[in-house]
Amino acid sequence: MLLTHATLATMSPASGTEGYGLIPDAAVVLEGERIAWAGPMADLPAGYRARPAQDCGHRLVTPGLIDCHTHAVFAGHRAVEFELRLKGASYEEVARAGGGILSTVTATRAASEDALLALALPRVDQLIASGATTIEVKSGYGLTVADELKMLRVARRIGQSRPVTVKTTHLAAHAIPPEFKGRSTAYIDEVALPSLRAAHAEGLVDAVDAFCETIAFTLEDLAPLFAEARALGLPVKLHAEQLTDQGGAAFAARHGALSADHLEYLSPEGIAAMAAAGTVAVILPGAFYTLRESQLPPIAALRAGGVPMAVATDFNPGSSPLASLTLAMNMACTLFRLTPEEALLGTTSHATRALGLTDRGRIAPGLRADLAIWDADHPAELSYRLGATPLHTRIFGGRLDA
Ligand code: DI6
Ligand code: FE
Repeated sequence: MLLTHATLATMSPASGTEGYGLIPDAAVVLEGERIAWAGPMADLPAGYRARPAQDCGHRLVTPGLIDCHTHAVFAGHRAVEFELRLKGASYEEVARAGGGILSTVTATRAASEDALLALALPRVDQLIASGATTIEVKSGYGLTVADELKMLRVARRIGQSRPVTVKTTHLAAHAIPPEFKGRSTAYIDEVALPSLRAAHAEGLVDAVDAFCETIAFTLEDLAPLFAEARALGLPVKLHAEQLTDQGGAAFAARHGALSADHLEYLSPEGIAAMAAAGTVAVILPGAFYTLRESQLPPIAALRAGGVPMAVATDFNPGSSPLASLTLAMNMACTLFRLTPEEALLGTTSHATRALGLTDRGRIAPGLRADLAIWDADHPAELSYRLGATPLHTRIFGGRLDA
């Protein structure tokens, strides 16, 4: 396939002048699942010129977007909890009273694999409609060995049912279920570790995540889990410093984590550790917005420290019922003061790093041909629009998805 007359945001600064890597009148050659060539129309090699062309009409073409943090598999919803919070209850109070994550656990345990898949696909379709071509999906609402495996099987089946690439993350250490109340060590030993080993043996896990928080797990609880992940050759990531500073980001960085996510309460020590380890900061403005958080993540310090920032939806029924990556980008700009360029890097090349991928997220020869074609003429438009997604066409692995 040959795309002509594209306004190309390669996100590969080497081929352009800024972070967007903009090429105003560009062509892209796709061969099989890969990008064979990208550059100015005038430089298109003669050998490619005879191919049947798809004229982009100067529309913006970007890498397909990457949502590197979602909890898109779950049953039920938490609209009532939303209402309770608006009447004054805090997220922690709702969680401590047995609501919150645990109410989603009850609903998810009761649902079959087929039922969970049927619930997840429309959510994934909304993410695809906002430009996503790769999404990460976590477990973490099962909290038994069987139910964590069930969630991860559903996540894998999403990737077989839709053209998106799905990266799966084991998150059994998301909450302590009622039957283990006050016994977090026993939960790690009896559920988190065995479910990780079983899921890994079934080929269901691409990474291991956990929730480090006063209402969830301590670093002491998580040390054996991260050690096991690394023994299995799996990368780790961590929900860190979302509600309080637990030193989670520095702990994750010491374990070579791909990312530390949320980070509203991140300390200067955490930033330094992440910078040294190359750990990506995944910022999740949907959760900040939904919980009406007032503590901002330290964006300027992350920027100054050279920590790459990714932006994701955190799509989940409690703290972030947000199914649009472009709206997440808008929130990252308006609430956190990212530039639109940083927001787009955050859903393309930096998001790939948060998933440990090297074959996508930019437009360059050899990379996977996941592209988004937009009814837009400047990449800042993707962050600027509120609630409308100007997606025109998407290309998954070199195939046009009409
Ligand atoms: N932090 C979050 O924002 C999600 N998980 C987590 O550890 C929320 C999950 C939920 O409330 O259902
Ligand atoms: Fe999350």
